[in-house]
Amino acid sequence: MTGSPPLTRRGLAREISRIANAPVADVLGVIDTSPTEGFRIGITGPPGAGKSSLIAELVRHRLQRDGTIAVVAVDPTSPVSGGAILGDRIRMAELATDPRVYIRSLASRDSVDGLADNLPAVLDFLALRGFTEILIETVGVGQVEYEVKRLVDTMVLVLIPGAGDQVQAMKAGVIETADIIVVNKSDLPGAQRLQSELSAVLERRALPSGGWSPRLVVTTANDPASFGGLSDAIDSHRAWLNEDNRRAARLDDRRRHQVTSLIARRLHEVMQELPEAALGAPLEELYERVVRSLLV
Ligand SMILES: Nc1nc2c(ncn2[C@@H]2O[C@H](COP(=O)(O)OP(=O)(O)OP(=O)(O)O)[C@@H](O)[C@H]2O)c(=O)[nH]1
Ligand SMILES: [Mg+2]
Repeated sequence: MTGSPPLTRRGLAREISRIANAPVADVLGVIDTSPTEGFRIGITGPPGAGKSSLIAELVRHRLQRDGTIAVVAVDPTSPVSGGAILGDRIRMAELATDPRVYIRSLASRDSVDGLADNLPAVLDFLALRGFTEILIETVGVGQVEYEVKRLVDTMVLVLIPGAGDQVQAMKAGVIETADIIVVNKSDLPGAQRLQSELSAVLERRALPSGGWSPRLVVTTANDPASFGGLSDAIDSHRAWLNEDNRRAARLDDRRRHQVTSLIARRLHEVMQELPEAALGAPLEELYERVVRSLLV
């Protein structure tokens, strides 16, 4: 698929819709290789943390250099809206008309892990289409961060002052998944305190030698330049990943995870299709039948 002619926005939208809703067999037909190009940045955090606003500013900073950027927002409630969720914000709407930017939202309603079913394939597709950076916005609710972490190169966790979720996030170890932690809406009361709390958590943490020390970045929409600090932190993490084959190791892990999740989804499809009468068979027979069905 690499080297195929560029698609129009409408063509991209159509292809993504097709991939997002495809059964496993069709996904395998579309994504024939695992792209190593296309640097992926996950932006996650509680609802309303300012993730979309932050992405708009971040994209502006990153467009100051060469390259093209795709933004995928996984939206937990609304149906696929083709970017309307991000596009309704003025800054995002401006960005959406930039030919170097493509913005898309995906619904996650039916998926078990809170992500869109074929999100890994959609991200691969965008990378194969030549986007040099791919940003993924997800709402952090429990398991989502762990899933996203495996799909991206750099994971950014966005927290805000005064939200109870943060203490939960710290307790749940979600912070462990982040390469960069953002204290966003730092214009609000409590920002300083949140920053100190997070610094303390990060300092207490034992890092494996040669490990990445998560960066803490403070931002506010009132000061668009503050997002330059986030962009720099992403660059530092990217440079770190490129040392010592670290990124290659992550890509291997991503590949393993991708196959595992495709088989899990295929298994789900097979179980749905299994006639009720088959359930009466001895366990071993039933097991073998299901395993055989996976290959069809
Ligand atoms: N005070 C303050 N408000 C902000 C800041 N950034 C964003 N907001 C506001 O916070 C609200 C939510 O912003 P979004 O960017 O939609 O947040 P989000 O995390 O993408 O929200 P969901 O996708 O719904 O989870 C909006 O009303 C923004 O105007 C900030 O730095 N300070
Ligand atoms: Mg949003």
